[in-house]
Amino acid sequence: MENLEEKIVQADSLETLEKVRVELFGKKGFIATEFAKMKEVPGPKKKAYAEGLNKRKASLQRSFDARFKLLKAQEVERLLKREAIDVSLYGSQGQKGALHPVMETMDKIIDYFVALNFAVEQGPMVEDDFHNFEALNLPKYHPARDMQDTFYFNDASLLRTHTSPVQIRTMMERKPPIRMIAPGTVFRRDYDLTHTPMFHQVEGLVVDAKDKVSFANLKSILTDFLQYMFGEVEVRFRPSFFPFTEPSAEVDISCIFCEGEGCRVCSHTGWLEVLGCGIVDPNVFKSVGYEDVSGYAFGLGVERFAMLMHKIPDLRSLFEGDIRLLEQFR
Ligand code: 2NL
Repeated sequence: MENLEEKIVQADSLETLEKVRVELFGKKGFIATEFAKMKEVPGPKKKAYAEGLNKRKASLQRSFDARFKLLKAQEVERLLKREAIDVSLYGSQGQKGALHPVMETMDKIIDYFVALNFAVEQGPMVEDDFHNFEALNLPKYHPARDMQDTFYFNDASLLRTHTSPVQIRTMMERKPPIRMIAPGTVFRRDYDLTHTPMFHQVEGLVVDAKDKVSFANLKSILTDFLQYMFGEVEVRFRPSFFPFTEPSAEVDISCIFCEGEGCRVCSHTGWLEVLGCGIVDPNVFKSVGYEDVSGYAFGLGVERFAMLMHKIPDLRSLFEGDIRLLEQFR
């Protein structure tokens, strides 16, 4: 009998103590077995026997509880020690995100025009023939439609090939004067060093009374804009053609890599083409129902700007999702 107390005190873990508990208090344990012997105890002695046994049980329970409390406390202590965190240690350096160079460039472009009171407008990427082509003086079967290879869903809908449909929608929803830019994602079937099927444009449009808009205004604002983007560069306007502007011009800056000396990037011309622009063709105004107004417009490819500003040799690398690219633009 005495070694029962001993067993409790000698249990050195909660697992061993649990075994002892079953041995003592379980269904077939010591206490239960002793109570079962009651029927063999002669009548007059039953009471004393039961009292003795109950005392014994209570005493064992006290010993057990004390041991359990101690072992449990030791267990908690052990766990706390094992799981302890030294809050004074340095953490590992978390990976920081960075703005994608295309978005960074886009933001810089937008900032310039917002400061000059241009509204920033948006429109759907899935467009229809009218807003993407027809209204821009590009009737069906016009050879200029070949200039941009279009992703068609069906005869009625397509992925916009430029952000010009946003200007068309804005003109149709509002009255002149209009002073807006349309930054956004556009799509063309093109894929090489300098073209990706998805890219970004910022187009600008100013429409006002005929005496308030001139090619001189356009020249002045674009020259200032390009010097804001690229620093002290020379800017030149070359006659060109777009179906939606007349007259039209392409805009070059002096090569930022060789300062006009001639290098591989500028194909030894000393100039880099960065913009297209012009005076809005009257046919465009006709299709949106505008009369007695004049306007200028321009368009640029954001990737090309980002490419030149960051000297990125292959445009496709911008969209491969390789984190090592972004790490270079922290
Ligand atoms: C380029 C040329 C250009 C426009 C875009 C435009 C829009 C309307 C009316 C007239 Cl609604 N023009 N946009 C005009 C000239 C050039 O972009 O080379 N973009 C990358």
